[in-house]
Amino acid sequence: MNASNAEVAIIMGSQSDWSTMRNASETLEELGIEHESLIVSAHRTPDRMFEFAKNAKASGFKVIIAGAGGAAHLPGMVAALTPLPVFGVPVESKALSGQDSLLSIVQMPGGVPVGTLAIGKAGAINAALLAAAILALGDEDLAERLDAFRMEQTDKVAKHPVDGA
Ligand code: RP5
Repeated sequence: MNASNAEVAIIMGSQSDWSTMRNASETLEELGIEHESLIVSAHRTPDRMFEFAKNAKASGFKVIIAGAGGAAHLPGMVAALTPLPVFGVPVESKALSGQDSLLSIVQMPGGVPVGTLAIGKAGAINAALLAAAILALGDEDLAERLDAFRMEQTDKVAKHPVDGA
């Protein structure tokens, strides 16, 4: 088992990705889903990446969320090494505003899928919600919490816009 008995692994290429990826962590937290956040870089720690991806399933993870920026090879490389579903979050890079991250992650060759989300915060939140939806297929309590999350989100939307909100 992994250190925290977690079902979801959130991995990212650098400490600098955490300000984006923490949104995935907070969303999973809100839904009561055990998860573990790790820095795993395809380029700077390739052995750590290989070790993580090869053992991810056996260590109890069910879904992997992988965030990276720039030449964002992490989600694709991890997807190549594990049978688990991998969601890729393109982190907004300084040089190209995340366009580079997005294109690096989304254009996988047929046969090795990465479910690619939007650039940045929205992508991190939605990766967590997709992970939750997968886990909810086999967990009735979680399915109810996910329904409640969505209902609450709907209830928060005012019918009419107001000035200064
Ligand atoms: C990628 O390079 C990381 O995912 C990060 O988004 C980007 C820049 O990393 P740092 O130079 O900020 O560590 O591997």
